[in-house]
Amino acid sequence: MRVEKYQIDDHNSQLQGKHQRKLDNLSVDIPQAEEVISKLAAFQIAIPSWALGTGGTRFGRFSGGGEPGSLEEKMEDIGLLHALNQSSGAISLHIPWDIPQNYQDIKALAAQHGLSFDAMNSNTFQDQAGQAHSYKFGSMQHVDKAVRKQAVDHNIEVIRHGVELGSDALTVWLSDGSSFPGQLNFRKAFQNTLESLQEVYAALPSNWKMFVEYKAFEPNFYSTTVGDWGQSLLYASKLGEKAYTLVDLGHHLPNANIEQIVSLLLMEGKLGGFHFNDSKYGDDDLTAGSIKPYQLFLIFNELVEGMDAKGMDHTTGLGWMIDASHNVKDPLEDLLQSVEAIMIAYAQALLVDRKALNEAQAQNDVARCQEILQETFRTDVRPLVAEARLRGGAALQPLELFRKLKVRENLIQERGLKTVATGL
Ligand code: AOS
Ligand code: ZN
Ligand code: ZN
Ligand code: ZN
Repeated sequence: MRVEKYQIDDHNSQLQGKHQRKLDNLSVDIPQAEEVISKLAAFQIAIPSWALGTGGTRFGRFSGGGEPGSLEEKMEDIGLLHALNQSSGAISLHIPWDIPQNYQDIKALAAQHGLSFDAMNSNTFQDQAGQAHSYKFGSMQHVDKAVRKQAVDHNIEVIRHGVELGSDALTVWLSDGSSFPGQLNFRKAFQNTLESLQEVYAALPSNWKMFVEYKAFEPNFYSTTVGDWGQSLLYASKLGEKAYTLVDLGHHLPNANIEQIVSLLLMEGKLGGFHFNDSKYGDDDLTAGSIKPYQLFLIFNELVEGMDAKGMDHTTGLGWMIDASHNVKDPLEDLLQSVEAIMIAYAQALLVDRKALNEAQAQNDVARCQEILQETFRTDVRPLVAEARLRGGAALQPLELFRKLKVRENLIQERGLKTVATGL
């Protein structure tokens, strides 16, 4: 299944008139519209290989059909997304779910779809068949050195796969922690984890980054050994300059001020990357921007402000990734919606009147500060995002075209109705 250029052109020419009218109206009040459009066009968000199939909960899973069964098919799906929006030009692999059989073939396929390889993800939260030691009581924190070594070796193997493919980052998310008080000596668990991470860090190529992802709870429900940004920052600081904190939006305790966390990590030069999603309760992994779009905007507002203050490139300065799971929606539709929501938040952040906000802050004009942010947040910037897509050869309305071309129906025909994608 491929989306052909003529199909995108047809779709765009039908929508062109209406789109142009909206863009013209909006641009009248936005002198920097051109600059914003080119920044949007450059911005790419990596798609995780595990988000292409229907997820599930511990209560069940309802297959959506036509899901990718191999790494090649996952790349094909991301190629489809990228053809539709030109903003999803990267894939984040998960080992062992996506072990490449032939690096050259996989690289050729990536090139064909215009994809690069984003951060590699290791897995020490599940036991794999034939594995010598169990991770039931943790991996890098484990009381048994042999288990820790197995986890370290696995991460080093993940780096090796990534090097072959041209990736330049390793994301380590550990499910390590404890479920009951007294189960764990916190200090020893931290020290074991640090030592294990140090061994992995020592195997990082010089141009690589290591992202230490934190999470407040689940699967352990009493303590998590990389439980919050403070702990992640502690590990990253002790590890060295190639280690950074990774923020997954769903990994905080309720009502955490994520935008402030982001701002301070960025200030310290320790913010490495993002897992975008949205949540109402916990690590819900819902579509980005579906529950708290204002929070997403406020996060991007801090990102743009902080990156500009440091002269960082918006596109390459941080690792941008989605980490989502889909129980009821078509995963590809959901991902198109997530990318769109991220682009909207980014566009709005670019439009914040920074100078006016600085002045209002200096004058303690609290009401004005709020007005400035909300003025931008309430501006419908979708024509700018659509224009960036149009110029890149993508679709003005990706989701609409996805449905019109019957992409899912075709994938079901090709791959079958009862499919199980490897992943969560
Ligand atoms: C787990 O909750 C984390 O969000 C991980 O980043 C991710 O979902 C996992 O590594 C997928 O394999
Ligand atoms: Zn994550
Ligand atoms: Zn998560
Ligand atoms: Zn999540």
